[in-house]
Amino acid sequence: MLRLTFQTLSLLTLLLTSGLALSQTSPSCSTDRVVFSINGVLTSDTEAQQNSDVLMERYLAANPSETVPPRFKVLYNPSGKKYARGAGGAIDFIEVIMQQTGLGLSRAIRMVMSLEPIPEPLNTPITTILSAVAVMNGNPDAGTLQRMLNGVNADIDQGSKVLLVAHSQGNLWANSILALTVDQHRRAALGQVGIAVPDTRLEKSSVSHVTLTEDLVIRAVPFALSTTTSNGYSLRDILTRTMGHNFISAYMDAKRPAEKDILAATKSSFAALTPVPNPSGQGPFTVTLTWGAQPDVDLHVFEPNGTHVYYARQSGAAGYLDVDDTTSFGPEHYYASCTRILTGEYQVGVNYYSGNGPEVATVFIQAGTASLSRQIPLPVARGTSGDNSPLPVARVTIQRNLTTGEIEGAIVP
Ligand SMILES: [Ca+2]
Repeated sequence: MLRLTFQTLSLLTLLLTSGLALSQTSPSCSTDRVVFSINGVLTSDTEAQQNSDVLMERYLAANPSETVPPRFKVLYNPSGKKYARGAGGAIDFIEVIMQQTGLGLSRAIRMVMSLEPIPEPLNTPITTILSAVAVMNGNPDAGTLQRMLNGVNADIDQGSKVLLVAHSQGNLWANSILALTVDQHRRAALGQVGIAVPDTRLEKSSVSHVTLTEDLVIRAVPFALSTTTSNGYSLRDILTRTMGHNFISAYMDAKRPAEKDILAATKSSFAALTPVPNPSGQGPFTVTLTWGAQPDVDLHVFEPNGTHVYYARQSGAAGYLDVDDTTSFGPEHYYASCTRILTGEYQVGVNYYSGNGPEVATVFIQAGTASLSRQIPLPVARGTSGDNSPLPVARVTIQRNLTTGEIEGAIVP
């Protein structure tokens, strides 16, 4: 309550003292932390939000001295949603097994708990269901995965460290997100905490994971990661916590070891992460090049000390080119570094490297609070002969305001 009151007062003070200036805040190089919760199978969107809310409440309570706590968000895993009814997924999971096998409730539970051997012909359908639920969308559907990646990358590219706290099948999505994050800068900013992991692996070797010895759902998955923590549950405890698997009632049981382990892993995992060196949008100086369907247009930046940054020299003295797209559309970015940016004049250009007809380059420049968007007609591809004389887009002068320390930019087309 004290924290909320303090933050509310601070915000109010900020609003009163800065007024309209809030909407014109100049770009900065500040960074922060984001925790994305990814739910397991058979979870409604309401439950997924509750999982994130509980994680946030417990984290804030456990770390009252953090002046800038992480932001908590949800990446909703919709797989199995049709079975979820808001009462906790594992009961529905048992019902699916009962429907598929004709078993009564008590025998279905006993077999899933390995208290009773599963006879053929039931063994195959039960293990098939267990495996199917665990790896359902083991290749998560591309649309949902892309949506998740976009959300994660948006925060990473703005300079945040991002931690995926995944429960149960949500770890398969987290693994896919990590596997698809091949950019080394983004990868260094991205981590994972695995909870109840129904998989043999985690994508990063340094990932923390917590799985209850009493989690009967994970125990029934033959290829799951080993268990790490006991909450000391009785059989009655286990059954009332939807087989020891539910995120809130089993794993976030207040004052039990699993909750402490999860909160500690969430806090400590950020220490191993490094934000991207040149956040876009809020970095000091960023150039973005896009174009059409022709294969290859290249971004060129000449830095104040003469360093020519382009596809053949992607690291400059003051910044870097993130990628050389050679198949169409872009984007290619030049990001000036928050710490190494040079004052002086930068020359921005483009070269139409390869293609079979006229093309148009769109270049967006953001420097301090100044910005410019230009379209540059590209009549004919010039190959390497254009590398040293790219078509000029703009001259950008970077200065540092000696009163505020902020970067200021002036852009001349
Ligand atoms: Ca290119």
